[in-house]
Amino acid sequence: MPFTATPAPRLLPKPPHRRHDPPYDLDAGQRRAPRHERAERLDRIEQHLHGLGWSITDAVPSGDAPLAAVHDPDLIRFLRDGYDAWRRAGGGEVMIPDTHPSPRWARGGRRSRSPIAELGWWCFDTATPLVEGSYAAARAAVDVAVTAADAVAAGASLAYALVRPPGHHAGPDYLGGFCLFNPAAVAARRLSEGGRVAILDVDVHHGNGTQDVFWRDPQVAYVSLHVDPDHQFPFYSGFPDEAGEGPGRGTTHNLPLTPGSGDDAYLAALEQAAEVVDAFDPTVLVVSAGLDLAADDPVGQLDISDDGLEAVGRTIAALDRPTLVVQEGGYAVERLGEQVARLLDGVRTD
Ligand code: OKP
Ligand code: ZN
Repeated sequence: MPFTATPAPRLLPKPPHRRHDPPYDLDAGQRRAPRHERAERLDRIEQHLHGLGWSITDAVPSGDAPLAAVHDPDLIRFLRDGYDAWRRAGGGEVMIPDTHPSPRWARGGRRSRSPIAELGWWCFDTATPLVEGSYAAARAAVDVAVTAADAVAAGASLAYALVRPPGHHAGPDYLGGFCLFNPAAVAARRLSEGGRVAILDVDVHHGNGTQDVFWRDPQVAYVSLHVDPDHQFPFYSGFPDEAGEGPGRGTTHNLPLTPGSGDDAYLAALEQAAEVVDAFDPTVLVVSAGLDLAADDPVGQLDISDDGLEAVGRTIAALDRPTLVVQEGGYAVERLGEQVARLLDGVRTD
């Protein structure tokens, strides 16, 4: 393998996450452009952490098995092939569903051969468009999460998976809420081969997808703080009476908060969540880190200050478990790097 000591000019490949950057979505029926969940988010975080001297490593391809341990093979196949089928059928650049089968229809389990109808089967909202590179981007995010999970499994006390699109709204057999695959869930399922895993989800939204993945799994606890779903997406999930089922009964914990909670109320609830995590006694902690809990976020409603973010990090550190932090939401794009850094500063103990 030839190499030179001085960097030679080279063409950098487009980072895979940039291949999923739809020009618009539909938010409450209105066209939103640019989207909240856009490529600039990740680039800004990376630049900021790079400037602070964080060492950044590339992901290793994770193969099919970790993904298949979380998501239905038909969903994986749809995300791989569905967009191309849509284009071949004459569809345009941006694929957004317009027909969802109602669970109240007779013969509700019937699939369709029409590509747009198929998207309505798998995707539960209108804010998660697919474009040509969406599958490649979602797949790359899973590779990043698995690479970071393996670093923790190999003995690292802290790893951070810088991913987009986010994942916690994507379930075993559905996508939506800006999420295609669920990198944090893939990482947690993989880490659970080595013992119990607790997922602490601090994104302002309830992670319905992650909850559903581990609904019946006694090895993985899901603990979420989020705005009361009566007031916030995903609206139909995240209430305190959702606790898991079968062998997973009692390992799901939802702690909804009032909009506008602020630091004091939030940190008190986080203390409760931390006690639940500690009582589960996990071998590893996975944090679904949505920075949309921050005060400047255009979507979130929890109003947590920058000092509050660092305090959240310190509470996580006090749990004293090997920790994998996975990026979820966070849409104050110009502030996102700083917000992530404050959270991670609280988590790191070295
Ligand atoms: C993703 B993550 C409200 C529409 C909300 C989707 C929000 C997805 C958030 N009118 N659209 O949890 O940060
Ligand atoms: Zn969110």
